[in-house]
Amino acid sequence: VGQSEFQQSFRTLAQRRGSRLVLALDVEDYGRARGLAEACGGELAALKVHPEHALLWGVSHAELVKTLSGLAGGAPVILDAKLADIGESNAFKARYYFAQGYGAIICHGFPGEKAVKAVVGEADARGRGVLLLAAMTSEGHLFNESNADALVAIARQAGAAGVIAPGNQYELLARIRSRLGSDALVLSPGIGAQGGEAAQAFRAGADLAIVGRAIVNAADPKAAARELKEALNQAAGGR
Ligand code: NUP
Repeated sequence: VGQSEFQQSFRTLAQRRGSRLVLALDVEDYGRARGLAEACGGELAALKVHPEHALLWGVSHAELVKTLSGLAGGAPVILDAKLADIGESNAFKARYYFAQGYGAIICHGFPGEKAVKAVVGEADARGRGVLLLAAMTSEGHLFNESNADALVAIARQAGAAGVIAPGNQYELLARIRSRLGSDALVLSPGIGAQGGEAAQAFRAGADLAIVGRAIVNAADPKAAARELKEALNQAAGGR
């Protein structure tokens, strides 16, 4: 029940913000990250950071979430933790990160259903979300149709709010979406710098796009974010 409530509230929030764009704040300088959150915030559904950003930027996780979300007009911050541990360890990491204010956490499914359920349990207790990596965008990855199917089954059985699926591999993305059903959230990185196209990724079943370099390295990040936001809204059509 917890994760379906998160699905609903995340969709409603994205709708209210008028955006299907998640900005990956992949910059090494905290001042730059803050500038990007502030400039692009109005164009975004959410922000995404890695756990290492707190170390790199020299701020606590709690401070990072509060500051960046505040600058971006209250956008939730998704943590790209890629948790891949046994249930007990996954649970303590998730508990810690959720307590810092992260709205959702990304985890791997290959440690198995029980390990994912441990993260979902922590998320459900706090109204937060879990997104499972069904496949990756990286060149030469070891995901294929058969293990992506197994990972989608784990996402469903563990009750995750949704998955991360590659926005640069349309057939695999479409397969993941069809096996996952329409309620679950599908967030797709890989658009822009990794060769994916928004229209094709959304046709294949993405709900939201996770984009870093195409925005953060643009001469005018705010304009790039706005253009992309509009392209994504158009690609999503009435969905
Ligand atoms: O399969 C994945 N591919 C991927 O690029 C899973 C991810 N979480 N990501 C992340 O999305 C990656 O770590 C980066 O933060 C972002 C994509 O950035 P860019 O290629 O748009 O710059």
